[in-house]
Amino acid sequence: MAFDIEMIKKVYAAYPERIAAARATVNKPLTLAEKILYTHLWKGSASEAYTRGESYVDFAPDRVAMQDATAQMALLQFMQAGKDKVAVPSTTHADHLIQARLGASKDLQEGINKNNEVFNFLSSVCDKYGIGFWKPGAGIIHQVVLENYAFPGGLMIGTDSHTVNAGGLGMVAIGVGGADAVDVMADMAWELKFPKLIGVKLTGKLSGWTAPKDVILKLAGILTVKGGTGCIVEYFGEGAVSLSATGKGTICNMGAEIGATTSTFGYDDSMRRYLNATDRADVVVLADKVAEHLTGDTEVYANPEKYFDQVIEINLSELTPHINGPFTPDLATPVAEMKEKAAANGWPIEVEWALIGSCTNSSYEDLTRAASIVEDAVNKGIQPKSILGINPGSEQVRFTAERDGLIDTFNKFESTKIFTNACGPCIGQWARPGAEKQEKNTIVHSFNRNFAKRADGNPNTHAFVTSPEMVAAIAISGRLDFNPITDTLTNDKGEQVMLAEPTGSELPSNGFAVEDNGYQAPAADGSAIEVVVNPDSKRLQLLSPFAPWDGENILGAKLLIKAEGKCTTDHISMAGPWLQYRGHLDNISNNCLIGAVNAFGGAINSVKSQLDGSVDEVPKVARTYKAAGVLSVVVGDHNYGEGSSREHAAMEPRHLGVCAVIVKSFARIHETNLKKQGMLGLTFSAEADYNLVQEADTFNFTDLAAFAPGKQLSLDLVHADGSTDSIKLNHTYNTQQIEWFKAGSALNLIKTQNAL
Ligand code: MIC
Ligand code: SF4
Repeated sequence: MAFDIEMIKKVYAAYPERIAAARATVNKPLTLAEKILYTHLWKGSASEAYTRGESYVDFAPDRVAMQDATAQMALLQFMQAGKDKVAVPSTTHADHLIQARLGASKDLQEGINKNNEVFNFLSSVCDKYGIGFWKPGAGIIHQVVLENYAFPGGLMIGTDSHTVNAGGLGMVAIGVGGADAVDVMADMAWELKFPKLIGVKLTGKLSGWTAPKDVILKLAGILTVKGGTGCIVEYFGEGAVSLSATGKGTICNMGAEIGATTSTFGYDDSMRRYLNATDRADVVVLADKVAEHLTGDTEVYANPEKYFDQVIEINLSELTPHINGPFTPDLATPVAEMKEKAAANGWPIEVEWALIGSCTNSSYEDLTRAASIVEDAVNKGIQPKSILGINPGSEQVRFTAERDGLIDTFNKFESTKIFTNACGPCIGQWARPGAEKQEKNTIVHSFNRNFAKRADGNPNTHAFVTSPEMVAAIAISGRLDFNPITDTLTNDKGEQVMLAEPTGSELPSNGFAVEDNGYQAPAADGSAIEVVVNPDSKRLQLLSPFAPWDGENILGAKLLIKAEGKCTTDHISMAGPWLQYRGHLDNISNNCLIGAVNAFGGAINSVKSQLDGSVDEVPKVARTYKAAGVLSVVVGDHNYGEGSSREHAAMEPRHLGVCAVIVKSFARIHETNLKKQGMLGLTFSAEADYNLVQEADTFNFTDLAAFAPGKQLSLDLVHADGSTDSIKLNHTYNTQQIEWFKAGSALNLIKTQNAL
């Protein structure tokens, strides 16, 4: 039986009436994304049609998911909201903090020992406030959500950018910062700008070496890392129906890499099969009753150009395997072209590690397909040249894979490492031997992100993203440019042999099994539970409210850093070794912007203080400004804050006295995170004004008192020679968000509202 079935019943019971209301107001055939959004309005049934890409709308998500690295900050904020219990079903998943080093059993125990304080904190907060807790080793948040909580037509938010994975089961699932999760858990509306819609029509059928992953690798190449910003991607067509639910999950998962708000698929048989296999026949019965509402209207899919803002068609029968990277997930190369491209770019060909796992690709089907390649290689007498590392997505997948002999198959390669059911190398939780030497090298993996330093901390590691079956093939050949469709390998008899095409099972023929899934239900009455945070802790710190705006123009602010080029949340607040401080704002602030490239001179983590001309690390200079009572400003390039949902990337600069972040463009989640924390997140009205900003500038905001929706703000950049450039800044703040700025943060506002 499914968790929270009563909630699901209520959602479906409201569907017919709410869809009817939406039809009456929108007055045209509806996409699936619109159906889900219009049935989840905070105010109930629709009474007005919203403008995509413009209207801010209040929604009522059905559930919330959090992972250990972001839950700490989310829950520290929730604890301040003055509530006894969460308002909607919510869960926390311990998956990001366990390091991959020696292999599953040792690493898990080590992870528990090392993070005990944080796990205990999370477990007791969850217990107290009615939140389900998935213990370390239970699995990766998005795989666990897909297996247990996702349901067609639902709306959920999660404090992780890959929450979008649940689109594989036909949800609209959106990654957010912790402060957004607090809104929903505290029984308030959750606001989102009504997204634009991209329709992706999938025709044909996958075969051979091509996998669901290739759909999104290809799409990332077409749309780039920002092409999906502000959009929901809706997949449809016969090709969509032919994919498994977990394959759909993979595609939706990596929608985060094109900046999409989320991605989704209509309810179909693959979802029924998956729900049934994961013990949720009850959800199937309910969903079937409203099945017509859980997919886009026929007219929409017949004439997509009329109903979507953009339409892309991909023919699965013609799609070939891809490898994306290095350093960015949108640099797409068909496997057949890799030889030429790698040579031309000087990418190291030899591959030392090949990793399968992450929330993107760690399903049972993924493991069976990869295992079939390993089995074939073993049968043909081929030894692997790279080390194969595997992180199963959940304990249920791992247990079943072990029962069905898949783990044994992987272990037929002596060097294989089976790591914990956790994020591991995907988030830099990987003690890779020799990484500290910082040698130029290549790894391939089935994860979603491949930003510099992400997996092993080495800036010279060229990480490439591909499907699990291609990862297995590359592990065997040891070469980045290996094309299993055309290339041979030498076996132990000296013969030239080819790898057979992968085969797999969508679902285990004997059903899923698990002994201990790692779930801890919260106390029915948590009022007596005390959450203790040691004031001397290095890892947890209770939050103090940020100061409200004093009502005056901000004058005399200094430039902290003008960041040039790619500045992702990994550049702003690195993960890996810093994950340990995710619950301690002051300590984690020591990683603030240490990965960003200084536009003046190109150095990393080195900026000039305008107080005394000294050059120092970014957080140190920020702290000297703060100590001197001088506010500071961060300037950035395009798609600033791309990547993670971590609100630390907004809270750290806020904590260090940065008042405004001014960029050419923002990634969606980061922009909201800045607003929530009471910062000014602004964009240059003329992109070229970025070039006017000089290192020693003083920033004067001259009309903050007139801060209003849709009205530009004015900024004087006073240069060192006394000259001034007056420029205009755009913003997307609505009235409510301006109130957050005034109150010092959204949380400050909630607290005053709750006190009334
Ligand atoms: C990631 O994949 O970057 C993460 C780690 O899962 C993040 C969340 C985090 O920074 O904790 C995400 O994607 O939101
Ligand atoms: Fe974990 Fe990686 Fe997925 Fe983020 S992308 S949730 S770090 S497995």
